[in-house]
Amino acid sequence: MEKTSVALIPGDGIGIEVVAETRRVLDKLSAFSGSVTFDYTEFPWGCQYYVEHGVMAPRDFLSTLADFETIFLGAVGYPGVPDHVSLWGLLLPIRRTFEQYVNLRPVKLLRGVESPLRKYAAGDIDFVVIRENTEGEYSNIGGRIHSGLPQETVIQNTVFTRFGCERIIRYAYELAVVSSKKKVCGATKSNGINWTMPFWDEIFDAVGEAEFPQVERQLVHIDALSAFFVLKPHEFEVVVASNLFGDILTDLGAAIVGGIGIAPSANINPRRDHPSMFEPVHGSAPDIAGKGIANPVGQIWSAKMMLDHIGQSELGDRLLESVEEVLAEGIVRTPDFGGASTTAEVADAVIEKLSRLDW
Ligand code: GGG
Repeated sequence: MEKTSVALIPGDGIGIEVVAETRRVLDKLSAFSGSVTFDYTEFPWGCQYYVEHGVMAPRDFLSTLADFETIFLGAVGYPGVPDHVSLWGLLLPIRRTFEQYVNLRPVKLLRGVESPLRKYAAGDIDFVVIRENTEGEYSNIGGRIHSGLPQETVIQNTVFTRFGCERIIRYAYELAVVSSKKKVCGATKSNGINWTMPFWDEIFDAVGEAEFPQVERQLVHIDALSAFFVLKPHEFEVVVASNLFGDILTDLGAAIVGGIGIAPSANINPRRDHPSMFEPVHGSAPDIAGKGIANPVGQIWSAKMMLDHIGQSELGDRLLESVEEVLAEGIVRTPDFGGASTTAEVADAVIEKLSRLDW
């Protein structure tokens, strides 16, 4: 049986609840299948750790994580710790140090989920957003001078490297080819942002023309693209975007397929020379934390992406199909989906579906 080492970082708020329930689901899946086991090591890092130690994680946390095959993260951020402190102290260093330069975020309408765009049925919306994950607008190059004076000034630079743009754009085209998709859409804003975005567009066209002439390509300004996600989401197959654009677009993507509670993501190092990390798109949701009612589907779907990454995509498909079965029945659902079920009840229902499969 294949054994995969997993660094578990539940993090903050509902992250703690959804990771615990997803771990239970994964352990059952492992027992049913007999083909994979997970060797977990849990780390208590996050905002509570910050309150106690003044840092989000121990100084050597990146070298600790480096030895794991995968990282499974819940959520980061909690009132009392500034959001930029919590993100820059834990999540962003992991993405950068381990060169998880691809943030893969599927936007798919599952069975049993009603889109707020009412003409759409399950499967009608099915595309993936590839977000650049290590540079772009999420750059810590900048500074603040003259604090407290009338001339106080802050500068945050956006960083687009040829290396970084080429590799993420190439990944998007490659994904289109291997998944038999016909077109790739690039998110831009090269009318208003006159250095980085024309550079991005140039690379998008050059890589497409030279290496993937068979793939249809189109650059769309981010403002229009946001509208098209609502007006004609069925037309998208693969969307590639810079760090901030991809982050914003995927909250909208999550909203059109049922909500942020079910949206998964994978932070991937395609070279596999460092661990990849799997986490839901949602944050720590302090308003419902501790109540046991968080939707675990985003975290469970992220586990499916982890299974895909470790070469267990058949198990991953079975896991997502079981989630879809539960959603399609419409009986066990958390309050964000109009139900009254708890996080644990949803996990139990998924486990029950898995137990009925032919193993
Ligand atoms: N589930 C991960 C998490 O807590 N995300 C919150 C967040 O704001 N992340 C920012 C980002 O993905 O850039």
